[in-house]
Formats: sequence, structure tokens, C-alpha cells
Amino acid sequence: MDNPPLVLLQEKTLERLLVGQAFVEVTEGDPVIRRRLRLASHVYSSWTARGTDPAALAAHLMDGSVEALEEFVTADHNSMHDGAQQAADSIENFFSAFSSQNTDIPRRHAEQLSYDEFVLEYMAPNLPVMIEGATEGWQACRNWVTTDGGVNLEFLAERFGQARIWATASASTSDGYGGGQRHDMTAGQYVDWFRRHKQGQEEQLLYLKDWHFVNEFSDYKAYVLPEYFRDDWLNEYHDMRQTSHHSASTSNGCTSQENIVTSDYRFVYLGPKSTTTALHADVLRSFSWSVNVCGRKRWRLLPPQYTHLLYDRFGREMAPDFELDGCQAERFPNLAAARRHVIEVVQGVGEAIFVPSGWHHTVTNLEDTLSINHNWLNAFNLHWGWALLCREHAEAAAAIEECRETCSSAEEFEALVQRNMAANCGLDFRAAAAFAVAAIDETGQLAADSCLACA
Ligand SMILES: O=C(O)CCC(=O)C(=O)O
Repeated sequence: MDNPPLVLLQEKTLERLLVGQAFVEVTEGDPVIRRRLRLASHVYSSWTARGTDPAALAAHLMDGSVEALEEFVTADHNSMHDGAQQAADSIENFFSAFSSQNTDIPRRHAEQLSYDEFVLEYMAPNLPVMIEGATEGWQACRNWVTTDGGVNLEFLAERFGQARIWATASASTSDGYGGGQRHDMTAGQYVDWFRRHKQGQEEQLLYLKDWHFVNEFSDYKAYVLPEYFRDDWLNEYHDMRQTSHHSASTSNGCTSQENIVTSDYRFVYLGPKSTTTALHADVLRSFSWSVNVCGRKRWRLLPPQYTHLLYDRFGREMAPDFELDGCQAERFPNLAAARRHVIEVVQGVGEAIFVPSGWHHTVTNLEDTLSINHNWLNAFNLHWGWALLCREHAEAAAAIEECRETCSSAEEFEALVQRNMAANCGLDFRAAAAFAVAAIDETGQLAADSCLACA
């Protein structure tokens, strides 16, 4: 026997919930019933992207829209008996009012946003915010910017030109997170390329990404960390390892964590107009913040409850962009539904965007743009990192399942799995444990003194 389609079943269930009786006899002429059925149809269509995304109903159980709907249904009994047109109008208003609440990233000024407010309103509920006025007193804003607001290429080349950087070829966001090929060069060579590009002599776009500037030029205080982003266990762990663990582990021959968190998560990005970063969620599902020293960026962000819409029809591969055409689009049948939940915002100079954990995003530089960003973990998002590690572990094990029998022991197989997991996401369980121990130990001494691998 054929099963009725799931989408239809869910729509019927919702109808019954709204109509208020389990198996109601629908009386065609009853205006209350008619209005409620129309409402059921609107709710279903709006909250599931016209049935293409039934799972999105779950998101609305969490975000307050169910309460708003209840209020709407019960508030005005008189309107139940209004004419059909009036009832339809009021339903439309309800939806447009509700959806407009959900599509903007709030803007706050640093002078009017306390740390506690930031935590309660954005960091704890994992919601994005744009914070204006975030660069008070930054040396970078004086020295790295020309008087007409452009990138001060001369200063950068003169002071930091010898640094080695990666420039990523980026034609469009659909080239993947890192774009195309990565070129190893000096910052000075990149500045030369930038100048030639501005004179129309270079067609291929190059984007300087993930420059570990602080690590390399620790004496040059380019910026002051905004207080909202200071509770940062990831970079503290890196700094602690730099100063103590590295020498301890090399002196006792311990090499277990060589491949893990080898670098910090504090970056400078520099790219001309039209450079992009493709669709991704941040490393270890960390939070990130990013501030424009000069230029403007367009951010497009997808709330995490819609991540499943980004995968291909087999649930394996993720789309490289929110916008795809031709046969690429055909491979990702739910991308159009995902786009309906995308939030877009333009970030100007001196503005800090807070990108919460698990929000997939793309970035396009609308002008020549120089930005500073950090990734970070703390008590509010550590569970995101842990969930990712568990998924990475399961995937790494599944990928080499056929090797299990050739391994001499379960431990040998597990070691292989952990190695691959670390290569894929930067951490294995042992390093994750060391990170957690360091994070909960106020002095940082425990992780520095005891190498878990050698215990
Ligand atoms: O600015 C960019 O191009 C990318 C930055 C980014 O993706 C982030 O900070 O998470």
C-alpha cells in the first residue's frame, strides 16, 4: 500500500491542531472554521517554505512564533466573523509582521551595549549582531588607512612586507571556502600585485586570507580586543601552549599534539573589491567576529536550523554558495528553500559583526577591504565544537571501515581514525581533552605540566 506523502500528513495534522478538534466535520459555511483552515494553510506554507522544508516547523516551535500565533488565533474573536477579505488581510499582516522581525541583523552601538547585554541578547542565544563604533583607539585605523579611506598599501609594504602570506585565487564564492589555488608569497609581493590589479594589469583576483598577523608581529599593537570578544579560550590555549607546553612536550619527546591547534585564530584579511569567501561555517564551529578597518563587506548568513537545506540530494556534499545556476543548482534541490531564510547585511568601516556558531555564511568585499577577525570558543559554544568532533570521528571511522580488519588491534584502528579526524578538523579527542582541561584550569598550569598522551 502506498503511504500518503509526509508533507500532506503534516499539513493535515496542523489543520487539525488549529481547528481544535481531532476529526472535525468541516462545515463549509462556518466562517470560524473557514478562517482557521485558511490560517492553517498559511502557517504551513510560510513555515515550511511551501512544503519544501517540513523540518523548519521545528524551528518555529523554538523561536517564539508559535506563541505569537496562539495569541493571534485567540486574541480577536470578533474578527472570526469578519468578511473573508478582512480575515485574509489580517492573516497576511500577521505573517509579514512576524517575518520582518526575523530577517534583520540588529545594529547596536558599542557605547550603548554593555557586555552583559551582549551575552544575554546575542552570545547565549547564538544570534548575530552588528556592533558600530568598535574600533575606538585602534592604531590600525590610523596607520593602515589613507586619508581618502583606502588601504594604505605603502605603509603595509614598508612595515610588514617581508611576512609570508597565502593569497587565494578567488573568482566567485562557488570556488569553495578557500577559493581556488593558494599562492605562497610575501605581503610585499601581494601589495605589488594589488597595485597592478588596480591599474587593470591583473585579471585573476587574489585574496589575502588568514594572515596570522598578531602571532607574527606581537609587538605591533594594531588593535584593542573589544570587550565582548575577550572570553576566548581558543586563542588563550594557543598562547599558553606557545609559552609553556611546546618546550615541555619537545623536551620529553611527546609529539602527540604536533598537528593540533598549531596556530592561533587571529587573522588579517585584505582583498580588492569583489573578492569573496565561499559558503562555510567557522572552524570547530567557533564564534567569529570581524571588523572592517577600511572598506565594506556584504555578509549573507543562514541560521543553523536550516543547514540541512544546503546539502545535495544524498545529504553528502554541501553547496559552495547560496546562489548556483545550471546543473550545479540541480544537485542541491533545497537551496531555494535555504535562500528564503538567509539574512543579508552590509558591514561598514569600524563595525564589528558577531557571527554565532554554526551559522553558514558567505562574504563579498564590496570595496577594497582590510579586516581583522578572530575565531573563538568559550562556555557558550563549546558544545558546538564537541558535537562537530563527534560527527568528524564517526565520519573518519566510516571512511576507513574496510581497514579495521587489517589493523592488529582496536587501538591501532582508533589511532588511525583520530589521526584522520585531526587532519580534517584540527583536533583529535586527546587534544580536545587537553584544551578542555586548560580551559577549566584558571592558571593554565595543568595542561602545560601534564601531557595527557604521555600519562
Ligand atoms: O572576510 C571574509 O572574507 C571572511 C571572514 C569570515 O568568514 C569569518 O570571519 O567568519
